Amino acid sequence: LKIGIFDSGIGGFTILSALMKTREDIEVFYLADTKRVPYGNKNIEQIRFIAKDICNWFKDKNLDVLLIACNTTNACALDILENNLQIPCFDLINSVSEIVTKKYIGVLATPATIKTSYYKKIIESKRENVQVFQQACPEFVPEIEKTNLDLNKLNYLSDLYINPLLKENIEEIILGCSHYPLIYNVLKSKVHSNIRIIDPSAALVNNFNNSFLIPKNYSYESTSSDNIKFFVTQNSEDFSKKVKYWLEINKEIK
Ligand code: DGN
Repeated sequence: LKIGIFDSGIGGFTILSALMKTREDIEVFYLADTKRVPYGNKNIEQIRFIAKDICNWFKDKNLDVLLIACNTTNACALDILENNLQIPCFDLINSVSEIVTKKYIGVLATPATIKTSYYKKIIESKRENVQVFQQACPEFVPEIEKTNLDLNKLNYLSDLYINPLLKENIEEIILGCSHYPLIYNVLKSKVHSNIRIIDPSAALVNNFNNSFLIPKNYSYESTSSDNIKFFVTQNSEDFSKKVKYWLEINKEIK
């Protein structure tokens, strides 16, 4: 199966890792739009333009499936991705909205995602008696994209963004930007253990695996890094360092 994954940068690594652990019958084209990262502070028209561009980039790759590893594009331009590529697209927001269980739910995401209220609309339309509280986190992605993480800054920002949600007595927090699970431990340390922090990538990969079934009686190990190709729109040396740091994969980047 040929699978496309894209994000503005390293956020899609959280989806890629979850995918690689579950099957090995795949070939992945991972596109990081490093030239235009971060997406989250752009306006909706800019993000919709970028989505068209991403579709054009993938056109000659003969993909079977697209995994939308970027919530910001998911929230602002899902229709563009689905209509342009004409292949099955699996997205984070619809996938995770099926697995939330509590009444008071918090969402951390980029300003662009929060502005659409897509998470809030989808979750509140699927279940009764549920209330979604949203918090935009404009500074997270630029910090997480740094080659040397500044833990003090990440701790400070985590308090800043999570405290308003804690005041609402939320019971679950959705990490509504694919970069955030990369700092899961920092975020987890800010909340009581009975608050569930949800990384949507598992729900997305599950949905994909349920639609593209792994043949029965076949025991899969995990995907070899030979089957993953990384592409960037600028500065590949920096990106290969990040691939090595986060995924422990040594690769030349095209
Ligand atoms: N990782 C992306 C997301 O899930 O929204 C976008 C990050 C960004 O570019 N701000």
